[in-house]
Amino acid sequence: PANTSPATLDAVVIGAGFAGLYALHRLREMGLNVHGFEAGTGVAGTWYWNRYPGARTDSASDVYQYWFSDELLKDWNWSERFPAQEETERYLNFVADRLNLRPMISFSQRVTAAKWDAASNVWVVTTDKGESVRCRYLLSCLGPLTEPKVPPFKGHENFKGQFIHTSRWPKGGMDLRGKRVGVIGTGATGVQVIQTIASQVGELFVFQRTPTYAIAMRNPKLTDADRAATRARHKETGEAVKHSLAGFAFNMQTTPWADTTKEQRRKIFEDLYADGSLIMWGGNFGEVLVDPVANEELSEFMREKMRSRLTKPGAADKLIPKYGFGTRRPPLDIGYLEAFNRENVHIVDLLESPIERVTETGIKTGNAEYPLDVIILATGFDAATGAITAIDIRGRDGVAIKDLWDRDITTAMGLQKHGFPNFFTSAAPLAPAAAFCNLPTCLQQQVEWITDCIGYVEKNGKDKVVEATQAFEDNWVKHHDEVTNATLIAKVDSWWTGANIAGKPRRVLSYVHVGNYRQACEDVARKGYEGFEIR
Ligand code: NA7
Repeated sequence: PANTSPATLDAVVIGAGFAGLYALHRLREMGLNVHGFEAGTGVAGTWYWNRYPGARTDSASDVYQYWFSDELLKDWNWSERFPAQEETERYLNFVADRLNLRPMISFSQRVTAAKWDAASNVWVVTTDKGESVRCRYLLSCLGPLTEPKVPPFKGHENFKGQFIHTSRWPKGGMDLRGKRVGVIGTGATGVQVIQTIASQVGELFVFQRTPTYAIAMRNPKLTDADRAATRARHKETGEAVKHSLAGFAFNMQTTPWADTTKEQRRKIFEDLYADGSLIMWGGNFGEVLVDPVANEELSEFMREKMRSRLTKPGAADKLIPKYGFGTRRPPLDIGYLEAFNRENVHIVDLLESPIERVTETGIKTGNAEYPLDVIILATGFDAATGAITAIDIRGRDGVAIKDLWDRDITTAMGLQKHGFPNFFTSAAPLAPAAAFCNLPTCLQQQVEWITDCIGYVEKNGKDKVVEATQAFEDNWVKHHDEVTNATLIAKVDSWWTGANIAGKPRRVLSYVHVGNYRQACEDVARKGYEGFEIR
């Protein structure tokens, strides 16, 4: 019956976003008895939770979708190149309805624990509603940016106004008109909030620690002709994303940096910049991600672009980053920098004087006090691991995944963890889906690999149990470190390296190169899931 979860299942899927919906669909198609749990009241994952003002994807809509169904493709019309939260949420609801996935999902139920019962080869999954189900396969479809990071600012519980993390924005919205608003954080989320509310609020105080690069987004409304052209290119686009650096329909420059002159490169930078998309990052020269000299040339180009948009005296000194472009996630923006030219927008430089505490009436830094009605935390997430470790997941011998990851963050291709049989992860560390990917591309690839693997185990396993070997995992970690530590990203603090969370072991969380990763996954599968022990 609808919305009740049976006592014993073939599989449980945690999360009903891009990955979870597809996993439910695939496993049901395979004839398995599968059920989903979702903490929210509706589907859409990231696009359910992140309804703060200005939330939208930095991935173009022609690659921000499912690839497996011509029907879905035919019947959905994106209105913009970069759709807003509301539209993407609507798209995922459309998919859930078309595929009739809703009856398979228990909403408003947060999975709190999962324990491997080795005697019967099942996972025992419990939720915050006290429900307990047994299943043979457990899939984490929790997304990489799910567990909010709320810094422990002293005194915040005494604040008399509203104090809210961007990923917990109320469904009905919030009236910010005329208010004194503080935004802490200037990552991709902060950029979108700030540029959107600047003209609505009374006074806006932006509490900035690290400045961010901003690429001016080009976001035209789409016409029927645009959509027809996208559909005509669909197969080709689908192939391109598979072999790309970062899951987009573009790839890095093929001409080596050294074979170009500075003038030629400048022309290429201008062309990439004019596209107004992440092609500036993922379609640039590969050298800029590994060579500091190449990176500095591109960084200077970007700084110049930013400088030309800032008119308020002193703003450029504070807002233009010194670190290398692309070593932290460069957001796309729509008038972010111009917002700082407004009279009512003030930049508070936390590098000069950090936040001391939150008072009853606002924020106190080392050298000033800012009275506020609303404090918005755009402070990010405990990425890739946080949502998984928030669940008490215990594998063989009662070992908790949190205890392992508190010491060292390792996985087998981000798909499994040794010691956790029949537990599969998407968007986990050491795969591109942890960060360096247009997420729908990577999540679908991972869900396809996982469900194919389950199909293989169902056919070939005696006990139908699969677990990555320690040796395979160790090899992958070594390879991952070799590839990612060669990049400039590894040297910079950001959520990409886990540096945003106190005490989190440092490692580049995401594998670099979607195409190479896919190839490696396919090789493993072709060799009968080599490196994965099937019992
Ligand atoms: P990010 O990119 O992690 O940005 C968080 C921002 O919050 C960043 O500017 C941080 O400064 C700032 N921050 C975090 N903690 C503090 C404290 N304690 N004090 C002051 N400032 C702080 O998260 P987003 O949500 O913007 O973006 C996440 C991803 O979502 C994004 O990369 C896209 O892939 C989509 P810091 O850099 O730590 O100095």
